[in-house]
Amino acid sequence: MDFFSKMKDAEYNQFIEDIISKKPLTDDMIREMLSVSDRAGLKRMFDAAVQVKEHYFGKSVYLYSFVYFSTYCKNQCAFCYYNAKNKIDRYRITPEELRVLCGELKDEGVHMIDLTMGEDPHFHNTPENLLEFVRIAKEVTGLPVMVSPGVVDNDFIKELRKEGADFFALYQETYQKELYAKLRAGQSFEGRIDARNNAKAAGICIEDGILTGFSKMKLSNGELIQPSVSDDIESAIVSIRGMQKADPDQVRVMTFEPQPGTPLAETAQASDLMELKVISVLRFVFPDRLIPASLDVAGIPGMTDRLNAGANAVTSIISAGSELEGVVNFDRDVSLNERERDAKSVIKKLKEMGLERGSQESFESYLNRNKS
Ligand code: SAM
Ligand code: MD0
Ligand code: SF4
Repeated sequence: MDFFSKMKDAEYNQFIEDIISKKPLTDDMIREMLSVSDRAGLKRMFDAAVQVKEHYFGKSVYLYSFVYFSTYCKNQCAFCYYNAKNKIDRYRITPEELRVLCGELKDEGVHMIDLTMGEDPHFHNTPENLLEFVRIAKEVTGLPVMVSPGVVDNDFIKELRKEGADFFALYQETYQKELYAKLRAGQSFEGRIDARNNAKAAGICIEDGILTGFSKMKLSNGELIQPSVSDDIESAIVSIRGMQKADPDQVRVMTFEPQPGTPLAETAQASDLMELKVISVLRFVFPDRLIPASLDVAGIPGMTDRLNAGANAVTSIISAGSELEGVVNFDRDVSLNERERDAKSVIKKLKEMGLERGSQESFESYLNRNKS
């Protein structure tokens, strides 16, 4: 509970030094950190994470533009709004629409374009359709491109690499197999890990991620997903260890947000506190890696908390007025011209926080260093 508050100043400074020199944490240490609940202890934990981040990245923050280009999906993830069974309006943009959009994005100040989709058969069954999107995004913006296509086979991954895809995002959500089976019902646990490893082997940077905030969540059949907060902590430990195996270039955690129309719709929303603590622990376990603050979970106010807990990238940036969606859309009920999740608003806030937009050059050299 008092992992940080009980430390003398010298011990606290030594802890930070140890982390910077990549001394590993034990499971017990992580468990204690995730149990911290006193104000002073939390402040010390977040401050330590910021010091570690600044050692490796200074005040630089990287910005990713989010292009959710198809919301069609064949899967039925229990947590996701775009799950195939949900009766919602869906869209798939055309190559021409992507071209126009990328033309608008290229001078906004983002470092990378994240092309994300549901597992839409239009792209899954015809890889060329996705390759064309990567080609357009790279050609029009001249920026690195992340793809978030879901699970694709190794040949497809090699094609993505040839086309110049820089980053492959695929979140395991959890490394607890039983929990995975409830969340990503009917989807292979190993197959998801393999796809990520294949991307790494092909020389593409990879991102992994986990969800938190499932304690007391009920499935529609009444089954409890994780009965208590301590389950959430144990789950995070297993998942952090799972993510370490593939040496990811970027790691994330997001708070589960109940979505209308899904099996987990009727459950109470967890606070963001566990996510913030996991962000700090991720910074301690992956000191020199990119860790995003997603605007999708809690917008710009939430971004501030996440950067102050150790994150150093801002994701899910969407141009002002754009009709595209996020994956959770904390601002789903807000009119398009009122949602403040554009690059300009982000950069303004960074300045107020004493942070800055990192240079494109430093971002690309990080990517090149990490591509095998
Ligand atoms: N369809 C692809 C896939 O699933 O890999 C690409 C989309 S992926 C980027 C969507 C991610 O958003 C999920 O992996 C999950 O981590 C996150 N997500 C989806 N629904 C969520 C929710 N209700 N609350 C929090 N995170 C969510
Ligand atoms: C985000 N909504 O960054 C996006 C998404 C996909 N690579 C990223 C989860 O929050
Ligand atoms: Fe489809 Fe991805 Fe949502 Fe799962 S998380 S339902 S695969 S869009």
